[in-house]
Amino acid sequence: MLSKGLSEEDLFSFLSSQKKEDIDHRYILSSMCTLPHPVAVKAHCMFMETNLGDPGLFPGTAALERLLIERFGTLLHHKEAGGYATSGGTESNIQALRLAKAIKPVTYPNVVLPESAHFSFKKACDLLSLEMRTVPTGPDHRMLANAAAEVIDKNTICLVGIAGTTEYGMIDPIEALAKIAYQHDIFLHIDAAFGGMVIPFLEKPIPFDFALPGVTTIAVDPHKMGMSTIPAGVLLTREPDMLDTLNIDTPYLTVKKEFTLAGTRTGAPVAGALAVLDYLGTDGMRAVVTGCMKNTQRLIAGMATLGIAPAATPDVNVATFACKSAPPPWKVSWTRNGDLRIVCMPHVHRDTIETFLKEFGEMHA
Ligand code: 0PR
Repeated sequence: MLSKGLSEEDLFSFLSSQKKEDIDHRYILSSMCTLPHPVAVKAHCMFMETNLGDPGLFPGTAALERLLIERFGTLLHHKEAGGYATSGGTESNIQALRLAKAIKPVTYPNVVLPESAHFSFKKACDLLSLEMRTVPTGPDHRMLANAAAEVIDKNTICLVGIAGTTEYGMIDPIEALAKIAYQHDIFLHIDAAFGGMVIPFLEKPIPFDFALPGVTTIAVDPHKMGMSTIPAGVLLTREPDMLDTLNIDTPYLTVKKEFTLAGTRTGAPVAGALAVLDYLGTDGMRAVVTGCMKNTQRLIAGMATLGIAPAATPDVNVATFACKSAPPPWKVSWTRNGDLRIVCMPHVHRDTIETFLKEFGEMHA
């Protein structure tokens, strides 16, 4: 630490010089996060000091968390769903596997998931000492449900399906997975960290949620397509009290038990996430998703006229291309297979896509 503190002016001039080094969102085409909605920022600032880790001190904020879970439960066809606000998809996935492991105690537990699963599952399996049984995806980048059925055995504690994959924006055959899970009485976790705020608002929604009887838990991230402030994730459970299986004693807090992973938990992004849902409503969210999907289609069509083929026909707003380079200063990303990947988030406007296409065309002319 500095022995003598800085003046406020010097301090903030230092902070703003650091912030200037960050990439302007205008050029960020690689991110699954976006600029937070203004109502999320306003709500976040109102709840900065709140701590959901000791909810008895913040009953108003705790009620917002319950409301957020109820909103998501209703959106995902199960109003009575249990759950809580996490820090994002990684924590939700870790907690889902922790829950599955607690419910089915076997000596050598394994988890069956697609090769397209987000790397957070590697962290979860490492932390929880779970064997990861990776199932291939087909040419359409969707998990092969039959191959999943083949590797499931008596030690399988959880089957995982992805609704909106990180790299190719695909939805796994969740209906088929739900049938397998239901028949074998296996815990089915759906990672809809990205797709959970997209799929319900598509022109033709694809079944992926609690409407399918085999689905046990779902992860959705308001800090991705929900335009909340970071960190905002949600883990939902079909059984309202399912998470109580993870309870540990917290004798000196205002609540005597806790199932969360984090102890101290900010209520600010919870208020932010709820603010966006209630401000936009389903009509507003549908408009946002429709815009992002149109931009994705425009990008794919524009690249095709430049002779660049799409690497997949995505279900959600992630476009990938068989192509090895992109012009600076655009920040794109690359999949494990080496495909160019662009996520058409709400901050990626139509004119941004047109400018990118023009500069891409000039570079590849
Ligand atoms: N599940 C899926 C399907 C995801 O896509 C992600 C993250 C997670 C889980 C984990 O979520 P958290 O990162 O919130 O814990 N997907 C993005 C990715 O890894 C996250 C991201 C966002 C990365 C913005 C970069 C970035 O600039 O690509």
